[in-house]
Amino acid sequence: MGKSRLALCMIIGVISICMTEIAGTNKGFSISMYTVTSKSISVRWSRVPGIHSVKVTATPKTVPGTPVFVQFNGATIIGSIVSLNPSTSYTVNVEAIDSLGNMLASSEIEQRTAPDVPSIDQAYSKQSSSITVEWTAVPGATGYTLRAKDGKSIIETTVTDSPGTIRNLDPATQYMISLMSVNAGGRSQPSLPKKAKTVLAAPLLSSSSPSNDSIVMTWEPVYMAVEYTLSLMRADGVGSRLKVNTSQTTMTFSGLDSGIAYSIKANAWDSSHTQGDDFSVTQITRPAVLSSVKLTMISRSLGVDVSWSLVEGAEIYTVLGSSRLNCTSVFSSCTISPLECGNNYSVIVVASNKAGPSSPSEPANFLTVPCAPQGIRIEEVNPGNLTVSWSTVPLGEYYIVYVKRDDGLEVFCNTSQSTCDYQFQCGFTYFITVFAYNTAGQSPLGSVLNYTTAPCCPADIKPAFVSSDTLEITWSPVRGAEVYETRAGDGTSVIHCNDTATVCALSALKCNTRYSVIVSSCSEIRGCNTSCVAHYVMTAPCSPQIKVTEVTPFTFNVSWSSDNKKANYTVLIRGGVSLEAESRTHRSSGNFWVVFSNLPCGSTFYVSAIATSPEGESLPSYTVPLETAPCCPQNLTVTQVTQAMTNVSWSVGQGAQSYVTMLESLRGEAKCHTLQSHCLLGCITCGTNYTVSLQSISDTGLTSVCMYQGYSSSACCPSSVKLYRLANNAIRVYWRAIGGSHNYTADLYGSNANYTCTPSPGSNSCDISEVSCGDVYTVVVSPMSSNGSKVTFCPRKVYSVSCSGSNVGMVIYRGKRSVE
Ligand SMILES: *[C@@H]1O[C@H](CO)[C@@H](O)[C@H](O)[C@H]1NC(C)=O
Ligand SMILES: *[C@@H]1O[C@H](CO)[C@@H](O)[C@H](O)[C@H]1NC(C)=O
Ligand SMILES: *[C@@H]1O[C@H](CO)[C@@H](O)[C@H](O)[C@H]1NC(C)=O
Ligand SMILES: *[C@@H]1O[C@H](CO)[C@@H](O)[C@H](O)[C@H]1NC(C)=O
Ligand SMILES: *[C@@H]1O[C@H](CO)[C@@H](O)[C@H](O)[C@H]1NC(C)=O
Ligand SMILES: *[C@@H]1O[C@H](CO)[C@@H](O)[C@H](O)[C@H]1NC(C)=O
Ligand SMILES: *[C@@H]1O[C@H](CO)[C@@H](O)[C@H](O)[C@H]1NC(C)=O
Ligand SMILES: *[C@@H]1O[C@H](CO)[C@@H](O)[C@H](O)[C@H]1NC(C)=O
Ligand SMILES: *[C@@H]1O[C@H](CO)[C@@H](O)[C@H](O)[C@H]1NC(C)=O
Ligand SMILES: *[C@@H]1O[C@H](CO)[C@@H](O)[C@H](O)[C@H]1NC(C)=O
Ligand SMILES: *[C@@H]1O[C@H](CO)[C@@H](O)[C@H](O)[C@H]1NC(C)=O
Ligand SMILES: CC(=O)N[C@H]1CO[C@H](CO)[C@@H](O)[C@@H]1O
Repeated sequence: MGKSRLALCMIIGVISICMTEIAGTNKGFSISMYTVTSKSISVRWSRVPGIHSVKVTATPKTVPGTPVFVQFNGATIIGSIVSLNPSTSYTVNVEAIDSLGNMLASSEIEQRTAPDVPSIDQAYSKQSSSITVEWTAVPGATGYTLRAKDGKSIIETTVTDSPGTIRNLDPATQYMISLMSVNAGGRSQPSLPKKAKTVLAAPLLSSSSPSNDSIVMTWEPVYMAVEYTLSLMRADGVGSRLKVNTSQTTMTFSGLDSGIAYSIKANAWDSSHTQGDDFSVTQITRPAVLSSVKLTMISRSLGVDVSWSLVEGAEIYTVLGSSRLNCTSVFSSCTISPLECGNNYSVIVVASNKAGPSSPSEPANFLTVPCAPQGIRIEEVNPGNLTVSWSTVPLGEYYIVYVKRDDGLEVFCNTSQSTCDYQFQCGFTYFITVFAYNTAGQSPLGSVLNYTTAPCCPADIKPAFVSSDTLEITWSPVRGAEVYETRAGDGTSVIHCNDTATVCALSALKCNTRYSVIVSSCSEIRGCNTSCVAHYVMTAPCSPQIKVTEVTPFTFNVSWSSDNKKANYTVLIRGGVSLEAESRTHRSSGNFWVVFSNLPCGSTFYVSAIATSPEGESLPSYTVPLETAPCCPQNLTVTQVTQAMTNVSWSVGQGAQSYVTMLESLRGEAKCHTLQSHCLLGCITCGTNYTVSLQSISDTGLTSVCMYQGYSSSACCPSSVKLYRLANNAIRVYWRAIGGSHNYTADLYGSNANYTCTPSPGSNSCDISEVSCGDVYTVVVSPMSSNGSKVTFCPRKVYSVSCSGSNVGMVIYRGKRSVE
């Protein structure tokens, strides 16, 4: 209570104020320390009502001495007491006095004076941010405040002893340095200032190693620097230090060892040859180029092992391959994968450290196997001749095409081209693979192409005619065929037949035509084999068209037209039902007619022809009827019925329907037309030679004229036959002869007796003796024919011969009697 209190002691900015506030004895009057120096103390007080003046007294506490006082007027609130001893404790009493000189209030505090003002011996800069100050110690000082001042700022720092260093200064700057001593009471006045300049700042080095044997240093220009010194040395101490001066702000050290850490120290010099701060960096050079890079194939999927020999100063090794393949390692190998086919990989290895990567190693090449060829195509150039083609692949040196047949046979073709020719056999399925090769080996398996060749052409084709217009073709089954297609063409039309069977019947073929028959085999995949050869088949000749012409009634010419000159023709002539025996066959080769002679009369034949060639037989031609003239009756008999009438009869003539019989003579002719086989002919003249003919006429009008033996009509009957009675019962027969000279016979037929007389030749009467009378006699005088027969039809006359006694009385003509 009522005691002084040390409140706070603080350092603000560059001025340090220690204030002690001491409570006054009177309420409301307070005093506090304002400033202290080595020779003065300033206090501050509060106003009190009625104050007129203030008396401040300082009394040394420890050392006896005279108090010092100073009086101030009442308006003043701060007052100083000077001429005190340094570093001495004083009791400072402040009394407020009114106008009457009465003390209104008082208060006192204790205060020590600051030590004595020190003086700077020297101030110098060793580092760019500090200045070191040296001085002689001042008694009673517990510390010293160093103050550096340039145009802009003041920096203070408190140290306990000399030398002291002021830090945080700007480099290469002129400072006014002053020094104050400090004790618990406060600090002294600043010493006499001394100029000091900070040294240059260190160049802030940036280092890099652009190559395996160089280091490049760069730095910003240092303020006030005129020159720089850099020194370089291996960090491991090997070798010597290299020192260089430059006024530039960059420096390149070359010819260095690779992968080695170097420490570089630099400082700047100002114009007065004062060395600036040092700055050190350590920089490693880039690693050396890697040599002896070796590539070892592990496998295509696992990749390639890349190995190298280690180099100094490398931290990591990076393998860079083409196609963005890479790997890194801190050891002497690593593996790059996955590898692609068909690549010529180029691999470089780079060693890196903090400076950066080394130059790449000599590229090492690594060839992978080619990729599997793609786009395999098969083209059928000629039937059976196939060309396999594919697209070449990069880095493929040559290709091997394996062609495996489905029965296991395998062939291959080795080429550097992109095509291969093969002779494929029909009806097989081939599996084709193409591999590409290079020095790294064989490409992986690509696509397997399969190709099924067209089915084989049927062999053993046997065409055979089953009839003249139907061809049956058989063949043996072949490999690969699913369906057989048979085509028969004659140039204008084509007949098709598709079947799975190995037989085909082509019907309704044209006669005498050359057909090309192609039997091709078909499969679903390849269609029909177009290379099957044609077989030529000639059809049988066409059936001939025949024509029959009559040469003679019993000789006929059978001709025909034909378009096949090489054929043999068989002409068949066949009789009617009853004439089987008359069938005849003629063969003809080359000729287009045959002659049938001596055919029987009165017959109808049927003629047909067949053409025969090695290809076969034609259909028979249409049948043409052939009719011979009717036969002449074999026998013909002419019988005189009366003197003027003959009965002509004849045997039946084969084939005749009607007959015309004709007897002709110079004197005329007699004729009859009849269906019968006889007729009566009148108007016959006796004693005439007739020719006898007969026409045998068939119902179709064919006529045979038949000649017969001539016929002589009988001698003429005499006329005027008369009987005369002669003596002696004799009777004379008298007649008149007509034509020629004949022998006659006279016959008398009576109921009792018959008489005949024959006159002497040339005579025209004869006598009959001893004729019995009383009878009626029929008298006939008949000429005798040369063969001795007598004409029977001469007229008969009846005479009655009466008796006269026993003698012939009278002869009386009684009339004629017709012939029975
Ligand atoms: C570099 O310069 C400094 C100061 O100017 C001098 O002391 C030193 O000998 C020089 N060194 C070389 C190698 O020139
Ligand atoms: C350093 O690199 C250069 C190319 O940049 C090269 O020619 C030389 O061989 C390398 N030196 C060493 C030791 O690797
Ligand atoms: C290195 O390989 C990785 C994949 O393995 C790839 O992503 C990267 O881009 C590659 N780097 C270079 C530089 O090729
Ligand atoms: C791979 O590339 C290297 C460098 O380009 C070359 O020398 C080599 O002949 C190439 N190999 C093949 C197989 O092309
Ligand atoms: C297939 O082609 C080859 C070459 O082109 C040729 O020599 C051969 O005669 C041909 N064979 C056939 C059946 O066409
Ligand atoms: C042949 O190839 C085709 C496709 O190209 C495929 O559908 C068929 O199954 C293959 N045949 C055989 C026997 O491999
Ligand atoms: C027979 O088959 C072939 C192919 O299979 C076809 O082109 C042709 O039209 C067929 N012919 C007939 C008459 O069906
Ligand atoms: C035709 O007949 C002749 C003689 O008989 C014979 O030599 C020839 O082979 C026959 N020709 C035909 C095509 O039958
Ligand atoms: C024809 O006359 C001969 C003898 O004169 C006889 O043998 C034959 O039977 C007669 N023929 C007919 C058909 O009358
Ligand atoms: C008639 O009869 C005599 C004797 O018989 C004979 O010699 C003579 O030739 C006959 N005359 C005729 C014409 O027949
Ligand atoms: C006379 O002739 C006829 C006929 O020839 C005969 O019938 C008759 O008996 C004959 N008379 C006598 C008496 O012979
Ligand atoms: C009248 C006539 O000519 N008569 C003859 C008939 O034929 C015979 C025999 O040939 C002759 O002798 C006839 O003279």
